[in-house]
Amino acid sequence: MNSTLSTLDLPVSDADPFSYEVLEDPLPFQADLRDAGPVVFLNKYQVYAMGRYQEVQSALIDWQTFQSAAGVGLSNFRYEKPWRPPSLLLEADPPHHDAPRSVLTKILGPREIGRLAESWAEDAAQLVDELLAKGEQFDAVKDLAAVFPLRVFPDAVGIPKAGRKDLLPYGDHVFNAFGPPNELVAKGASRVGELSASIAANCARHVLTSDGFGARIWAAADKGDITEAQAPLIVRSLLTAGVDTTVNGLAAVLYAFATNPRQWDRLRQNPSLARIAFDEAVRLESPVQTFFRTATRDIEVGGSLIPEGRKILMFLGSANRDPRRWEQPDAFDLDRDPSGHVGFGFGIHQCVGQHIARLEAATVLTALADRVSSIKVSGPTQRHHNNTLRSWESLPVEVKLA
Ligand code: OVM
Repeated sequence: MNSTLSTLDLPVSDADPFSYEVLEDPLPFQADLRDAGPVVFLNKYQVYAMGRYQEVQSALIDWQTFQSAAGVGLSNFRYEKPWRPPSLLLEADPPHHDAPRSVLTKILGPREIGRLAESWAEDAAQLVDELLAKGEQFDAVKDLAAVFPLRVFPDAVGIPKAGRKDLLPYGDHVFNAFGPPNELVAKGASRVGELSASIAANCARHVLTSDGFGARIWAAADKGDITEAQAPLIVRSLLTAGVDTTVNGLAAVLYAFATNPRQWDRLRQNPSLARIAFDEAVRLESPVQTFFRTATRDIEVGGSLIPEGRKILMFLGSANRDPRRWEQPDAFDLDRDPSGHVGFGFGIHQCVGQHIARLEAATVLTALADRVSSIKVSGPTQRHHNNTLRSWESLPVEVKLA
């Protein structure tokens, strides 16, 4: 490494990626970030940032240099006490990360969850029928994307009915809390104690059904693969990471189709495109926009020095639209191979629930494509601002029955 490298080589930006304007439409900021250089210093938060695909992807693979255990939010756990006990998956590195990860990888594997496909397809058909019975206009977020995951996922984990209403508000706060302590975090503060207690109550062995993901996590503790102290925190990861993400992933693919009628025709002709469509929408919308890493040593990236101990903000959404990597990056195109996108992350922390997310999405898209010949946006759309998630408040659509 060139020891004469200094921060003089480092482009600096005064922009605030967590401001109202950027959360409303992050694309112009992301284009500026990518064009400014492979690594940019964000003055407002005194952190480093990566917005290009190549550097983001390489850093995500290099967990030895870019650690997660100091937190994947702005807060640096080396100096600040985490606001909740850290996740054993998201906020851990090897070796501590590995046992919890391998337990969840098995429980959430594509073959393991295959047994859910049939009943989820029935649930999706029923939900879409209910919706269409009420008329040809509905809210694709409030009536569909935000409803379906809550119908199927809590049952798959095995939690009681009572705790479900807290899942989305808790997730919304957790994803805000990865960002700076701005007004989005402040607005969640009054409920955080109550919501955390509710989530924790749903992680206890005795409240979980005997046949769900939760019970399997506890069974792994009985086997000795993880400890009994780890089991409830691993259930907590499912409840934290499994709902808001899929709601916004579903919203992303529904919005993509509602604004790309030709692609909807293609899906109807070939429903097996549903999975490609979902990954393409995750690439385009990147429901999880950003996560931080922390440098474990001085590291040179693209001619800039990132000093040991410093936070780096990884712009997954920006990497997923980097024209250096993607042809026509802003197009929703079912002919493209979206694999390699970093919307689920990359490397050892890559989304362990991605097969569930794909199954949920394919199930909803199949039910809708069976019944609806067209879908279009029918009124003003509204974003929901979150420090980490690219999210929707409202997405009015009009459909034509097939
Ligand atoms: C966790 C967790 C929380 C939020 C997101 C996430 C996207 C994981 O508690 O493990 O992954």
